[in-house]
Amino acid sequence: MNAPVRFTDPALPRHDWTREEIEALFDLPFTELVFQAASVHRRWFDPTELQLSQLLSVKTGGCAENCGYCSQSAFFKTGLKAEKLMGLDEVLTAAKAAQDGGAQRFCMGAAWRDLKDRDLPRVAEMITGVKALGLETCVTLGMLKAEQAVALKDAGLDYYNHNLDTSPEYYDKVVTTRTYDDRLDTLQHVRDAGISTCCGGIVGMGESRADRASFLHQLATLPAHPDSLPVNALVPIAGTPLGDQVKRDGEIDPIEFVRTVAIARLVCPKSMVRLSAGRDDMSRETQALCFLAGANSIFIGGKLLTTPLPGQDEDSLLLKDLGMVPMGMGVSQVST
Ligand code: SAM
Ligand code: DTB
Ligand code: SF4
Repeated sequence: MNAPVRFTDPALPRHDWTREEIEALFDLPFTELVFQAASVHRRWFDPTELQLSQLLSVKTGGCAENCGYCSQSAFFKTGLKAEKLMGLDEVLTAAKAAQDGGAQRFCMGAAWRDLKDRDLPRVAEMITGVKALGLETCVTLGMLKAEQAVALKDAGLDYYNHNLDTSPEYYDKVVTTRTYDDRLDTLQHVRDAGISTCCGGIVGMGESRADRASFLHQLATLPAHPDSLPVNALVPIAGTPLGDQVKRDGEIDPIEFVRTVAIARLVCPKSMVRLSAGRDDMSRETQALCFLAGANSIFIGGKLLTTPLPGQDEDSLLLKDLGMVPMGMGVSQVST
């Protein structure tokens, strides 16, 4: 018997995606895939608009996890100096500068395996202070307990970033000090507290296309699609297992990266798909293809947590040349 034909609107969010369907999207001709993704993108968003976020590492290095890509893991000799949790004034000064530079959301990252109760009041103060400036707030602090998520929400937290990073099948090639289920549990606590989720992963860690499909399948079948979905291209860090492996075996093909962005847009049609780490090494043309394929958010400000980004002048010129504007300032109409 033939497979049943679906007559549902392809722009409507679905939670019943199968891995096979997602693998079949990867097999589409590139132009067909990008056309489908661009069509879905403009059903929910103005395709000339980009959401602009800026990161600050408020606690750098010395992390107790062994994520094989990360400059901040205490397991690897990457030359990064570990630092203490930043003070409130320094954070607020950086947030104000980010806002003046055009950032709409300020994301504070800490190289922690999990949030310790003793650090919660200081992080809560940072969130409340950044929110008071009129910025959206986001933090990424490792694993959370349910009651900690509630406390962060009470402090004014809008988004919590916690990435699945890759497929469940490839996960133990990336990190062994925590499980996939640990990640899913924290995401559940974040949703239960009423905080929006920021959840994505990394492409180009030596994973297969089947892994990329399986990773996107995980995101597409979460109880709620991520509100923000960062797609990072691995920034190879010397001294980390995955950074060294990629330097030996070569980086991911930009066309395959764009395909991954396009499929993220198709399977999570209402998420902000963020072109995240690795943008500094991407050509303007690859970035433009990502925006065509449905990416509608970037990090700005010259630096991610420990690695570089394009500077403000370079990004302003890119947006000008592409005729793109910060989110909320577009002129075209969404067609729904
Ligand atoms: N410690 C917290 C955690 O792991 O959830 C927060 C910080 S961590 C640096 C945030 C995310 O950045 C990781 O989940 C990973 O997806 C991404 N990331 C870290 N290092 C990267 C690299 N070298 N290249 C690309 N993405 C990276
Ligand atoms: C995400 O997915 N990418 C951002 C944010 N969430 C926290 C972090 C990227 C970090 C890249 C490596 C670095 O700068 O250390
Ligand atoms: Fe620690 Fe996060 Fe880096 Fe993993 S990705 S080593 S948890 S800072």
